[in-house]
Amino acid sequence: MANRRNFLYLLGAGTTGTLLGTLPAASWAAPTIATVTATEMFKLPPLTYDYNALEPHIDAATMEFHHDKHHAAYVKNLNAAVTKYPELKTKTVEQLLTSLSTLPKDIQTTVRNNGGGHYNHTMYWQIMGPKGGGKPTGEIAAAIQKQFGSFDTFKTQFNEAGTKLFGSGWVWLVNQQGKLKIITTPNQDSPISEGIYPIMGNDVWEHAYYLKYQNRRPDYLAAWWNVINWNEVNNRFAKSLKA
Ligand code: MN3
Repeated sequence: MANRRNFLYLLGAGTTGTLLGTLPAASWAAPTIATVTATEMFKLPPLTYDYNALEPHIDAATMEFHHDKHHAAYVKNLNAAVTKYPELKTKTVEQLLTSLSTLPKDIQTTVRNNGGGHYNHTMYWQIMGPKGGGKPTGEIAAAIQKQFGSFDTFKTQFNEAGTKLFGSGWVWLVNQQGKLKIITTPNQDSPISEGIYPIMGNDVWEHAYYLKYQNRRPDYLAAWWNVINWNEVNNRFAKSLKA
């Protein structure tokens, strides 16, 4: 339900910050957006479903802020960084993230944070969808069964890792040299920068769940499985086997 309580503002990092009171929606802390003066290399991919398509598990207001403000800011900041270096204009975000140490020193951190933000969120929107959820299908179902014993065990371990991650970051199912593993990364660090292919990942930054779940990150982690697009997870699993 959209009301002023949904715009309670949390000051401080971590899952146990101090609740200070209500502020108007305009104070919602979106990342700073840099000014882009040249042609934009990277574009915000449109959502392929409505903001309210993942209700009741992820609310429309969260989807709108998350996609239109947060993801958009990562794209704008990434464009502002690479526009200074014409030689980078032909690179994909994957190429940038897998060669961070070779980039000009003054943009390495910006590309790591904002390129990571762009890549991670692009995946996030795609592995979710309306009429999602249920048990895994296809090849990934068998691979999860083989590695973790059961889907329920995998889900429990994934949610535990996401709950324990201090501060902002991501929890991932990755393919690391042919083996499925659950890992976490801080901030917007992407596993692909470490040569590890992310099959699926959940965003545990507070902006991903705070409007609906406030401090209850475990409730968000549990609800998220109801919106998983297993077809897309299978597509990514197939890509991970070729990567
Ligand atoms: Mn996010």
